[in-house]
Amino acid sequence: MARIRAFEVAAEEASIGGFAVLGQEIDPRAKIRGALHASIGQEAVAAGVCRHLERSDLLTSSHRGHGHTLAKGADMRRMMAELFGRCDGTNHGKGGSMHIADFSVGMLGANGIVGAGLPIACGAAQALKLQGKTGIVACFFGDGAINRGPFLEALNWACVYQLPLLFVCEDNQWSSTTSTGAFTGGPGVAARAAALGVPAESCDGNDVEVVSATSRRLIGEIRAGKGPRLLHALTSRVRGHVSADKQGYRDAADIERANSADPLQRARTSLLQRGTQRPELDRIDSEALEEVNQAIAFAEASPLPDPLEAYSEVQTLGEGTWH
Ligand SMILES: Cc1ncc(C[n+]2csc(CCOP(=O)(O)OP(=O)(O)O)c2C)c(N)n1
Repeated sequence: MARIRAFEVAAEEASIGGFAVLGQEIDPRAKIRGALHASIGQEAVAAGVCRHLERSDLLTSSHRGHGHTLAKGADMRRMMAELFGRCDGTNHGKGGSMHIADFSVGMLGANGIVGAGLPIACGAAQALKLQGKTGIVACFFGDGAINRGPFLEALNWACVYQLPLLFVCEDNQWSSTTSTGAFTGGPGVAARAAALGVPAESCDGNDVEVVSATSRRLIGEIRAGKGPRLLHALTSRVRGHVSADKQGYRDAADIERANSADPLQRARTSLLQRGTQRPELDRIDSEALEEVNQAIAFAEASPLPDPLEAYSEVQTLGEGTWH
């Protein structure tokens, strides 16, 4: 959690001025260009689930995917270089924050299309099953995605084929600038999952120990061949939807609630109460900061890609039309 937090705080700073809204110009000094969605306040979900994944397990993510990618084991230096759009990035600078992937650690990709990771996760889980492999897939998505068609299709498919798949709904109660409750019918994600034959469990997504214990159990059931499961993790988005978002649509009290539910602070308090020494916790934080500083130095030293490389290693869509 400390590594995710430090990474995203630094990435946010490097992206100031790099995302133009409402006719603004991009600031040429911005190191990171384009939209950056921070998961600050939600780190316990990524950390609590991914500690139970093996490197050979697979993962799909949403547009808010830095935490999932780090927790799955991606190299932080190459991740930062990716956000900076540089050659040494995990995707040679072509993915950026929102389409980062690292197949070497089973991270199949963040995704700019809400809900699009769910059917991809099904495909990956089906492939594991067909190939007789023992791994599982974890599929992270936001509460907004449950109101899109792919949610229904993916859960139904996963149930029918009893796929080794953990769906993880990170419920921060916001879908961009809209309160998700304002456009969600019925009792919510866990009931929808149960109706589609996927056993679901809700938990406090800001308590990393609760997330860890719940996902350990659900992942154990999946690995035992009992089929898909859904974890509904209630959490809080501390920052705006995207880096430049000033959150004019959100009550100050709601932001304050999100801040005071900080999962890192809660973990620190809990560990101190149980006897962990303060210097030990401070050391974790300072090591994370040091790692991030090294990642920034690595990203800055990496060259920008050659424009001639723009069309290499991307999907071929046929003759000419791209150009
Ligand atoms: C299919 C689709 N519709 C709309 C958007 C615009 N959009 C981007 S993120 C977002 C909100 C997503 O909310 P949620 O799934 O809860 O994830 P969160 O941002 O809260 O992590 C929307 C509507 C999109 N990217 N894709």
